[in-house]
Amino acid sequence: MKLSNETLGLLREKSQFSEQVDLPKYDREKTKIGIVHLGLGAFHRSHQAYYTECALNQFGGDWGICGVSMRSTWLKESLDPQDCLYTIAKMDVTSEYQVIGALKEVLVAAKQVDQVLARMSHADTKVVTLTVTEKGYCLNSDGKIDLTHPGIQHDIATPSAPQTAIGLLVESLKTRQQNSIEAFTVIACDNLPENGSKLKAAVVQLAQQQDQALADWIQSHVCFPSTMVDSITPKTEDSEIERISAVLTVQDDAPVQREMFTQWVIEDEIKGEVPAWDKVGVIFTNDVSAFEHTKLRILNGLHSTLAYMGRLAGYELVSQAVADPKLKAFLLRMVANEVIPSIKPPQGLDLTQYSRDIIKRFENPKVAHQLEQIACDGSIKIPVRILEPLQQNLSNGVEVKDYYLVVAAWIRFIWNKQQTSAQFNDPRADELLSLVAQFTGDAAQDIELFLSVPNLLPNAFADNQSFKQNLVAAYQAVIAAGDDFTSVLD
Ligand code: CS2
Repeated sequence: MKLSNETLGLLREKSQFSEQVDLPKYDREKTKIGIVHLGLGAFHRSHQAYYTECALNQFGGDWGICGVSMRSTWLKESLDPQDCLYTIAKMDVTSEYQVIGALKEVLVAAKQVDQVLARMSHADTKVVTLTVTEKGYCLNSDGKIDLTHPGIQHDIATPSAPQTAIGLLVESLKTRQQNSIEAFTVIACDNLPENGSKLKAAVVQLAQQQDQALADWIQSHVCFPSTMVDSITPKTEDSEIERISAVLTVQDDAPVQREMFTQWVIEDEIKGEVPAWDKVGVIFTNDVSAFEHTKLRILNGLHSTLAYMGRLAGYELVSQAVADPKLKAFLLRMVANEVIPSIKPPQGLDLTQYSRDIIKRFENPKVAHQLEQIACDGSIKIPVRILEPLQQNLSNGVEVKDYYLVVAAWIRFIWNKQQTSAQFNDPRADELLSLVAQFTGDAAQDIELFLSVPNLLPNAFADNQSFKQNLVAAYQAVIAAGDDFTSVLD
C-alpha cells in the first residue's frame, strides 16, 4: 500500500508505530493553497514545508503549498499518486518521522507554465517562496541580472511563458498589478548573502526590460525579505526510501531525510499575511544579514572545505571526512584564525560554540551526506563562502593561510575531474574543464591561467600579487602532496 489520503486515514486509526511518527492534525481537504514554492527539492520539503506544517498543525489557516519543479518531472510522478503526502525523517541518536500534508499540489514549470502562472496570480496566493539554488538567481559576478543568460534572454523575448523563476515572478506580478490583486510576499531561501535584496534587484531589472511602470510597481509594492535557512538535507538514497517506508508501514516513494536541527531566520519587514511561522520557531529579526554571513561562512564555508579536501583525501561522506583527525584539526584552526575574524556575529552569539556545534552536526553518523553533493556548483559557492571572507581578512590585515589551501583544493578537485573524466556539476563546467585541461603541472603557470578567466574570482584579486603568490604556494603544496593529500594540512 502507498501513502495517500486514504491510507493516512488507516494510519491514524492504527497509530502504533515502532518509532515516533507524527501525522497531519488539520483537515487537508479544507485547506486552500496560499503558498507557491518555486524549486521543489528535498530542502524545501524538509525545511519551509516543515515549518508551514507545524503552523498548520497548531493554528490552521489556508496555507497549503503548491510546489513547482522547474523542469524535472520525477517528483510530480512520485507525489501525485500519494496525494502529495511524504515523510520527513529527522535523523539523530533517536530519529523522528513526520508525514507532511502542507504540500497540496505539484506542478512542473517547463510543462505547465500556464497553470503555474495562474496559481501565482491567484488572489489566494499570499506568499511565494524559492529554493532555486544560487545559480537560479541568474546573476552575474557583480550581482546584476545576467542578460546574456539563455533563460533570461528567453524570458525577455517570450514573457508570457517564462523559463526562469525570475521570469515567473515578473509575469505573475504583472497579472496581479493589472487585475488590482495585492502583491504576494517573495521569500528567497537560498544560500546567498542578502538573498532577498538580490532577488528583488533581479526581478525589477527583468521587469524593466518590458515596462518601467511595472518595475516601479514591483519596487514599491513587493516585499522581498532576506532569510537564512539551515538544516542539513542530504539526497535520499533508495535504501532510505525502503527503511522509512518500513517505519511508516506504507510505501512512501518520495520521503526526505534531514538532521534534527533546523533554523529559519527571516528579515522582519513582511507587510502581507504569512503562516504563524513566528509561533513555531522561525526567528524574525532586523539583523538577518549577520545570521546569513555567520552561517554561510561557518557552516557552508566549512562544508565546501570538507567537500574538496575530503574528496582529494578519498572520502565519500561528510561524517567520514570530518572523522579524519587532520581534516578536523584543519577546520578548527581555520575557523578560529580566519573564518571567525571575518564575521560580525548576530548579537549574543558565541561564534566558537556555534562552530563547534556545526562540526558536531557534520559528525552525525545518521546523516549520510555525500561530499560530491556539496562540491557541486563551486564556481558560485566558492566566491561567497571562501573568497569574500578571504578578501575581507586581507583588507582588515588578518593573516590568511588556510583559505588559500581551500581555493587550491577546489582547483585541484576540478583538475582531478578533468583527468578522470568523472561527472562534474557546475554551471561553468565546460569552461572550467577545458581550462584545467591546459594545466602543465607548473603551479605558477597553472594559477596564472586560472586567474585569467573573466568573472570567476572577484575583480579585486586580478592584480593582487600577494594573493597570486600565496595561491601558487598553496597549489604547489597540493601538487607535491599527490595522493597523500592530507600531508599538506600538517
Ligand atoms: C551545503 C548546504 O550543499 C551545500 O552546498 O553546504 O546545502 C548545507 O547543507 C545547508 O545550507 C545546511 O543548511
